[in-house]
Formats: sequence, structure tokens, C-alpha cells
Amino acid sequence: MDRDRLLETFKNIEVTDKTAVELYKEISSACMDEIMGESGKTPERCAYYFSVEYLMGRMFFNNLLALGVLNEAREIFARKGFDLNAFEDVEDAALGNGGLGRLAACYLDSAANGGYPLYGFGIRYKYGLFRQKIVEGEQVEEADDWLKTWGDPWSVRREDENVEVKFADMTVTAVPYDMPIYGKSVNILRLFQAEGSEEAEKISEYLYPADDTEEGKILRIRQEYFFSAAAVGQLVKRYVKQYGRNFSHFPEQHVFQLNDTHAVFAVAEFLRLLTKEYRLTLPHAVEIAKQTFNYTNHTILPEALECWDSKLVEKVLPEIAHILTRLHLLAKREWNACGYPKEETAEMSIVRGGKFSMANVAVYISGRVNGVAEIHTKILKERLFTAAYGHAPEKFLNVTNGVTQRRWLMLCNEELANFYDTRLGHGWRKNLPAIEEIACDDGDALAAFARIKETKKAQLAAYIEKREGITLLPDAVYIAQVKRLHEYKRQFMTALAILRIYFDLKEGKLPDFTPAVFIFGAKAAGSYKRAKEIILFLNKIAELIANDAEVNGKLQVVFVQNYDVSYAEKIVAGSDVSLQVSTAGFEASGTGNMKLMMNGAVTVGTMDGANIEIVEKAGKENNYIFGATVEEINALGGKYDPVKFAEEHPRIKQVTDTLTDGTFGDADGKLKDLASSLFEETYNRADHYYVLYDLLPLVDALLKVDEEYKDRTLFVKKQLFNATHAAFFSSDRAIRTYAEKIWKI
Ligand code: 26V
Repeated sequence: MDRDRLLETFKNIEVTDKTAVELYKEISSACMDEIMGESGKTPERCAYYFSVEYLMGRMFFNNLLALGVLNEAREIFARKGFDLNAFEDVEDAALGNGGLGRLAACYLDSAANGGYPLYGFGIRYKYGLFRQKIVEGEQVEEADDWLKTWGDPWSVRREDENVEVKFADMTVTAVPYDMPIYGKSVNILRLFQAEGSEEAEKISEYLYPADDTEEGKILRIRQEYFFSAAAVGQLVKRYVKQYGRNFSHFPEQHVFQLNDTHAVFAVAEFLRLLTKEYRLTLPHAVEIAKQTFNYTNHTILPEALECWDSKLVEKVLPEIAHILTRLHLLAKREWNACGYPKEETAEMSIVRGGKFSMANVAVYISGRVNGVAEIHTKILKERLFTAAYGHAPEKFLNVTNGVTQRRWLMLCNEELANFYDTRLGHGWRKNLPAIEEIACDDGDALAAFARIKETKKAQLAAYIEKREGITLLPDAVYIAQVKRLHEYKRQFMTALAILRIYFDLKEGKLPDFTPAVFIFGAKAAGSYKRAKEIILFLNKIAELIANDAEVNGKLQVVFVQNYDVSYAEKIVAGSDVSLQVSTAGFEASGTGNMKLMMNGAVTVGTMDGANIEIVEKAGKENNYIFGATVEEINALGGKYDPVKFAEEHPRIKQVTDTLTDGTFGDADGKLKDLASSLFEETYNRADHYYVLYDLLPLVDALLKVDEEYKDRTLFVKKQLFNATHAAFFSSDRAIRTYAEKIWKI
């Protein structure tokens, strides 16, 4: 790529009489010309990432940074009187709902930057994850028509590579849109758009359509098969053109990574093609598949482990249902021949209770199965896939997640990046572990870092003011909990802890309390009622505190609307404290925890997911670990009785009473339902997530933070230590591990 030529093009772009949208398209397309000029032919061996989510966020600034022209571009256009920050209004490409999708985006970034040939496949949804508004404390969802205003100058439609995808009742055209990912190599994210009849086009309309009806389930199955089959079909066809029907070289050239179970139909489609179209025997096709596929698990929540009713699959994809059934029998025979006990073969079975277990297909077929943090992989081995692990321990490995420092440090915290440049030179930009060289007890470094934190906090405050119309308390510690809204993540527990602090303040028990601002950002899945009730509760607490003159100078709660990648960029850079308080054993890894750490936030967290590795690198003494461990929770067994527990702890009871005593009014029973989740058996056991059990330890941890924050030097030192010990959590390291241990690319 010719940097000077690109800058020359920028200089020649006329800005007068052009709208921001026109300029956006013109500048982007100049970049695209350079990038596409670079995307050459694909190497012999490539890795392919299959994911139903990609949370790319805003590509503009990222790509200009990758091209090495961001600062010059800012200057060039500023001189013409145009501020590139106008493009902060460009919609995020939010084709994902959380950690799994953002991880995919970070991995594409790191692969390109490391020069690893990794190509992504997914769906080009017409609407991304809904846009969220808060109206009277409640979440309101609006369609995210992300292409409407700014279009998508970062993708190229490739009709010459269309694929036909066949269902029992219709044939759909999968039209590829290629988004280049620029780095040392130029890789491609290929998203398929469904075209054809009105029914066909529904397939790529929405991300995760509700699957509580049969119709919804069918649509989900169609989506998953649609992009998997398009991708596999294309790759197999290209291979056959070169090698004919001898598939023995296929695994030498292709390695597939299933990002969770959403693309497991790719396995079935692969076997279908090889057996039906190319006449291999099933055992032979399975042998090839076993050398090609790998699977990453991202959750142990039973409700998220996909099982599709075999009758439904039969209805829309009869050949696929048939091949999965044959695969089931073949696997059974294999296990029986090995003499495995019945309970174990039942646990590993592909067909279970009339359903296809997509995870069991993935585990059976995959050469490698990985979890996303040490503790999570341990749980996969010991609890989720016990039998499979027992019989093939060599299959299982851990690859702890990572995040890209290009977006989550260089782009969102230019000030911190400059700080590293000043002290270390530019080398760290290609080799993140170099930041460990910063001396965290050096007075100058600490003072400089403290100033940067203040700057980033002020920027965040200004942004929140602009977006939410809320002025943050001055001289406060900023404490952030930003992530999907889920019961296991326990935003509810944080809410109760804040109420506890509120009462303590009112009762005069905290005379030296440093002002604290709690910042929440979270979307609740449209059909997840209880998650929405938690959002309401948080907003009610925010309002109660804001209207109480006795405490509103000391405590503040802000629930930001429409939390997304771009909002995250502001929040991770501008927070002092990162809340990672999931019930131990439930958060597979977390990646927000890494982003906040990388920007120098200390963690208040449980021993769960990657938090464990975070404190291993940055020291328990520099973070605030609290709460029950996995072992403690297991040891509690059925002995934990939350009703009794609350009775025994008046400090708990006082806050949980607010859910039912009218403190917040509750005509529609939403807060009462939250109380039920604690004290009654509903769809889960009473207090299934140990919210009350860990509540007072959380309060203590927060009060300790508040106390220690007063000693600014001490606290900033902890922050800097975290920031400079975050290199392990770079997705460059994670991708290198995948490349070396799994992909062999
Ligand atoms: C949950 C739900 C629930 C409601 C509707 C749609 C939906 C879709 C997906 C999921 C969870 C999928 C798994 C997932 O996102 N896991 C996250 O993966 C991250 C990357 O590995 C990891 O850091 C998080 O801990 C894990 O929760």
C-alpha cells in the first residue's frame, strides 16, 4: 500500500458543499482502493472462522489507524475545515450481541496484523443488534438499520461468487460481501446476504430471532445452515476444481474453527457434500472432517447449549437430518467397539431425547476443542464433556481469550499510547509485552499516568453528558459494569450493593466516603424478562439516589443507553474500577475485564473466568477479589437457603425488602419478580446465582476501593501496574496460540 499516494488523495478531496456522508464514502473508498490493491492470492493453507456474530464496531478509525494515516488524515481534513470526529456518528456494525462476537472481531484484527491467513464467514444481517433506549427506566428496543444513513463502504459485494443454498421448501442465493481486514496480511471477512423470495430474505434480516416458537426455531436453523453451507460449499467446490474428488489434501489446505455451536451445520453439510455429491463413504468423509474441524466453546449455560429438535431439522433440511442421524450411529458403533460404558456413550451422543446435540457433534468431529480461560477449560473437561475428555484428553486445550490493543488501547486511549511511546519508543506497538518495562514506582510515570486517567475520565464525563444529559459527580471514582445483561453476571448484586451503600450513607456510617459513580451499560435480550427487570431496578435506584439531597453529592448511578462497541471505547478508557462479579464458574472468560485492565482499571471481581488470570498477572494485591469460589459453591451444595440467609443478615434484608415494600412502587410486579428470583424457586432454584451469598463481600470490596482511592498515589500505582501487565490479554497472543497449537498456519 502506498501511504503517500493515499495522503495525496486525501489532500485532493474537496470538502466544500459535501455532506458528512458523502465525505465519509469518499475517504473510505480511497482507503479501500489501497487495501484491495493489496489483497492478493490466498496462501496454500488457511484457517476459516465460522461465526454467527461479528461485532466489528466502527471501521473508519480502525482502518485509518491500520493504514498508518489516522493522525495525518485528521490534520489534512482539519486544515480544510472538516473535523473527522463527525464520523463518530457513523453507526457501529453491530452484527453480534456480546463477547463472542467482539472476540471474533478482535481475532480477525490480530490475525491480519500477525500475517496469519484467517478468513471469517458469517451473516450480513440487515439489522444489527437492536438499538436501546431507556424510557421511564425500561429498555425499549428499536431496529438497528445500520446501513441506512452511512452505507457500508468497507465491503465489496461479490455476485460473481454467489452460492445457492437449498432447503426442502426453497432455494436461497447467498451473496458474499467481502470486508478486507488490513494488517501485515490483508484477510477477508465474508458475510453472506440471503436473496431470493421474501421468505428467503428473512434469513439474513435479524440477528438471533426469538426462538420460543416453532417458526422462530426454524428461522434460526435456516440462518445457521445458510451461512455454513454457503461457506463449505464454496470451499469444497474450489478444492474439487483443483484436485478432483481426492479429498486427502483438503485438511492440508483448510482448517475450520467453529466459534461456538452456531455453525455446526457446517459439519453436516461437509459430510453431505462428500458423501452425496462426491461419493465418499461416510466413514471416509468423517475421517477428513475430523482432520479439518475444531470447536471453541464459549459458555456452559445449559440454555445456551444448542439442541435442535430432529423433527424440525428433518422438516427444513431432510438430508442434513439424515446425515446427522447416520453420524450418530457411526459414532455409537465406534464407542461400542471401544467398550465404553452406556452412561458415557449416552452423554456423548449426537441424538439425545429426540434432539441433535450440536455441542456433541462438535466435540465428536473436532480435532481440538478449546475453552476460553483456564478455569473454563477445566470445567469443560471435568463437568461438561467429562466422558469425551476421559476418552480423548489430548483433544482438549485452553486458549485464554484476548483483545486487540489496536482498538482497545491505541485507538480508544491515544494518550496512554503516547505515554508508552514517550517512555519506550514505538517498539511496544508491535510487541505489547514491552510495556512491562514501565517502572510502576517511578514518580514521574505515576504522575503522568494519573493525568492521563483524569483526561480520559473527563472525556468520558463529557460524552455521557452529551449522550445522556447527565453530569457526573466531580472528583469521584468511576466504577463500570458494562456487558450483556444476564443473571449470572449479577448486575443485580451490584444494584443491591449500591443500595446497601446508600443506606449506610444515610445512616451516617460512612463519614469519609469518596464520591463514587457507578456506570452501567447493558442490553437485555428482547425475550429475557428478568434481565429487563434488572435494568428497571438499576434505573429506579439511579433515580432514588439522584433525588435524595442527602446522598446525591456522594453517590451516583448512571445507566447509559445503547451500550455498544463505540460506547465501550469511551468507558474502558475512562473508568477507574472494573466490575467483574459473575457467579464463580459461570463466566467463561470475559473480555471486557481485559479491555478495562489494559486501560488501567483495577478489577473488583470474583475468581471466575479470566479474572483469575488477570490477578495472576497483575497481583491480587493490586485488585479486589471477593466472593465464593467454584469450590466453595460446590461445597455448599443444597445447603444454601437464601431465605434463612437474609433473615440472619439484617444488612441484606434491609435492601431486599425494598423490592417488595413499595420503596420504588411496583404496580406491575416487576421488582417483586426479582425478589422471587432470590427467595423462591422459579425457573431456577431460589438465588441460583448466589447473589445474596456474595452481596456483603462485594459491599466490603467496594468500600475498600473507596477507602484506598483516597490515597491517590497508591491507587494510581495499582492502576498502572494493571495496565502494564495486560499484555498477556492481547489477542495477538491468543491468535498466535491458535495458529501454533490448532491451525498450524
Ligand atoms: C446468549 C444468548 C442469550 C440470549 C439470546 C441470544 C444469546 C446468544 C448467545 C449467548 C451466549 C453465547 C456465548 C457467549 O457469548 N459467550 C461469551 O463468550 C465470550 C468470548 O469467549 C466470553 O468472554 C464470555 O465470558 C462468554 O459469556
